[in-house]
Amino acid sequence: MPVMSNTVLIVGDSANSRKVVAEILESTGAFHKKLYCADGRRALHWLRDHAVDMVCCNLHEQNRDALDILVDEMKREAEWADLPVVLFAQPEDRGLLIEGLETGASEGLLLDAGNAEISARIRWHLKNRERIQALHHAQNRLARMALSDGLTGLFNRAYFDATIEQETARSLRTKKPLSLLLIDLDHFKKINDTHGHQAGDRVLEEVALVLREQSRTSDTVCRYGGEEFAIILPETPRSHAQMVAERIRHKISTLNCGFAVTTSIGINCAERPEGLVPQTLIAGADEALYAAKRNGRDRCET
Ligand code: GH3
Ligand code: MG
Ligand code: MG
Ligand code: MG
Repeated sequence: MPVMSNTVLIVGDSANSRKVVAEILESTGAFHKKLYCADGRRALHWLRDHAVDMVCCNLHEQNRDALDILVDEMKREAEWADLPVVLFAQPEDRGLLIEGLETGASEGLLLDAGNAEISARIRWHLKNRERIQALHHAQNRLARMALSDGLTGLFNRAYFDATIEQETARSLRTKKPLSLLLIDLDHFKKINDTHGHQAGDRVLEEVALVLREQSRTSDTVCRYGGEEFAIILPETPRSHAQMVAERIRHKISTLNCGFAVTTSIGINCAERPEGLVPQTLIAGADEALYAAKRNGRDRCET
């Protein structure tokens, strides 16, 4: 279950107007933490830096511009679209509440509505937020699952395909080099045959760890196929890609699996990416990989 911070941001243009709202919210017992600010502009700043579950604004004619900022601007930002905004006003400013609701506020409450009603409504919005957060959480988990490999936790082939397209386009735009490593375990069939498929799986997991450790956060490490891996290295010249590949080859050859494991690595780099398409980058790395196999395995080729 995603955590709620149980924090409310109270917006009011005077200490008293904030206090009135704070006291009402106190009676709901719904919040652990209250933050305060004077206007919509400052509220947006607070929201950028703090986890907040609800915004409560005490409105009147003199600070009605808070409406435009809080409701209008906030709702345009995807990350705040689900954040409940509750407006409070004196009975004579009821029109502002209606205006606010029309603009996209979640709730409009008269300050004299009574604690029982206010509390019930506030709690409803918090529950609703919790439900929406849980949905987002589940959705993100599914999206991650669809793009990752079940055994190693690395990105899968589908993610590789999308990322290589994206990085190729970026490299064309920025004119920065783009490197690709294709990594294939040597005689892996024999490892399976000799030590069993489960031992083979453990090797794949160990190799995945090495690849993760040896790459940067800007690199994309994928399980390309059964015992093949790929690393996309943006803004990386050939010499650096060669260094990374050699480090990986060496680390894998010194893994302690109870038996020897080696890899062959094909390196390709688009140093000047004019006219680059993913297919040529991949084909080049594939050719280099075959050369590494041909030339005796446990080696890197460019
Ligand atoms: P080479 O050095 O030429 O690459 O030889 P190789 O034996 O590694 O190549 P080959 O493509 O003939 O065999 C790959 C083997 O990898 C065959 C397949 O059973 C095994 N393999 C593929 N996916 C998995 C997996 O998820 N787990 C395990 N344990 N083995 C796998
Ligand atoms: Mg093969
Ligand atoms: Mg192999
Ligand atoms: Mg293979």
